[in-house]
Amino acid sequence: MNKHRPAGAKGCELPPGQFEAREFIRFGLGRFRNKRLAPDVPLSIVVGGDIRTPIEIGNRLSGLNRIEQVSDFHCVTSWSIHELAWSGVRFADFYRCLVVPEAQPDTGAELVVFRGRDGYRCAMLLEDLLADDILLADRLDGKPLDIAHGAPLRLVAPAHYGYKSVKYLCAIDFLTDRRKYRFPLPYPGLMDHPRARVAKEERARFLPNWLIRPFYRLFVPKEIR
Ligand SMILES: Nc1nc2c(c(=O)[nH]1)N[C@H]1C(S)=C(S)[C@@H](COP(=O)(O)O)O[C@H]1N2
Ligand SMILES: [Mo]
Repeated sequence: MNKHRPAGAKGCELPPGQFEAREFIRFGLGRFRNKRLAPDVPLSIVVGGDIRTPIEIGNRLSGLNRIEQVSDFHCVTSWSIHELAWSGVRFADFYRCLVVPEAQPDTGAELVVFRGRDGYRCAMLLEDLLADDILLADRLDGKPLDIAHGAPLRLVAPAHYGYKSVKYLCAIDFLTDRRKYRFPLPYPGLMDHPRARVAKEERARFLPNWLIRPFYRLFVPKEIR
């Protein structure tokens, strides 16, 4: 097994506008955060979008190189957690070893939409997803992911705000036309920055951070403040 710690993941320093939360709670937008989901569904991810052959991937992920990674997690509403111990496979390996040869995405299919069983979805740029610290994770703290944190499989994108790390993955679409993707209703697309890099404080589109920070802070649950 490969112990991996991404550069800049460690430390007590927090990115701009973040504070350290007391614990790692289940979190999400109102419409999704308390959806009841079956806890023990088998892993199944449908790869679709602008590709030649739709494929379904289940336990074949276990054929890829397993990674253990300790990384920090930053929610856009301003809470952070240091040093979560994830385990899973790199998105880049999933893409290069399974998606490219089998699904054969169109050239230019560079927007990747992740869908969760709870109906949530969020997109990232393929270019960002190929970074070493982006995982499809099935374990946290040495145990299989529980239903709070995204069982059976979630994305972990530590350098991007938490809303990009889609839980309960059931489908991944590769798109050439960005207009075919929309952040889930009723939430405005403004809330979804295309890159959402924490270090650059890309919390949302167009809106200035002096406005967003205090507004988002209202949504931080009392128990973690
Ligand atoms: N499927 C799904 N994924 C999701 C969410 C959600 O509500 N549903 N919330 C996002 C948000 S805003 C954050 S901060 C993280 C929270 O992860 P956690 O619930 O494991 O703390 O999950 C992200 N991924
Ligand atoms: Mo979040």
